[in-house]
Amino acid sequence: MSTKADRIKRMKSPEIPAELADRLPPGQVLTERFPILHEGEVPVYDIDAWNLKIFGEVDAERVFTFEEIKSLPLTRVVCDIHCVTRWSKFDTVWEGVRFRDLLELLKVKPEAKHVMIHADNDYDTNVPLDDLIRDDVLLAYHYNGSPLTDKHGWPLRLVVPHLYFWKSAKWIRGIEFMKEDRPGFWERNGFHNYADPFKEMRFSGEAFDIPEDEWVRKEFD
Ligand SMILES: Nc1nc2c(c(=O)[nH]1)N[C@H]1C(S)=C(S)[C@@H](COP(=O)(O)O)O[C@H]1N2
Ligand SMILES: [Mo]
Repeated sequence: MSTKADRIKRMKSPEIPAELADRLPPGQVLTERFPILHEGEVPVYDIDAWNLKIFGEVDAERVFTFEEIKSLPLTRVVCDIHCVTRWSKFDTVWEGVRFRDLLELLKVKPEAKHVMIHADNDYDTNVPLDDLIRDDVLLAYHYNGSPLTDKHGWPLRLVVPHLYFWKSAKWIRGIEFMKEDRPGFWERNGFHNYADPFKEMRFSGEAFDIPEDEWVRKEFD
């Protein structure tokens, strides 16, 4: 028998050791799965035509090909990730280019304080620039030592471990530097502008009724 209540009970991990419990934000459930969550279709790319555009508050716009991205220094990050639909996954392994390393190649104007990450299909999300220059923020193209799978964001996704995972846009195509903040897709639709999982910054207004086991029914690998 598998009622909804049973499933929720199984998902809870009451006997996780204390040092791991500290890493689990409030209201989250630990999973070994890697759920697949996004709006719209998985984009299909001709990698030779793919590019990443840098624009906004920069002295000169830049366009990077995937080859150019891959020629930049590679950084490996092991981090925990936390989705607002209540799953967390520990010790995920990513490789790619540190956002900060890319920044060094750009002439970003001092007035730029906020960043809009533009992604396919019709997805965007805003992150303060200060949050993107941390050691563990990556433009990732490898997960667990292999190229990202299509569904997890191939060829390039953002990974911002310290914010809810909707900020970690898959299929990124543009990085826009901005003077003023502006909300992205989920931020315009009732989710929190900043999204710190340890402070449970899930919503901007009233809480939405997201079933606790919603993610369990989604695709995963
Ligand atoms: N382009 C794009 N990126 C996206 C999304 C999306 O709908 N489109 N969904 C976000 C959400 S809500 C989550 S939880 C994560 C899920 O990443 P995963 O499918 O690799 O687990 O991707 C984020 N990045
Ligand atoms: Mo999410």
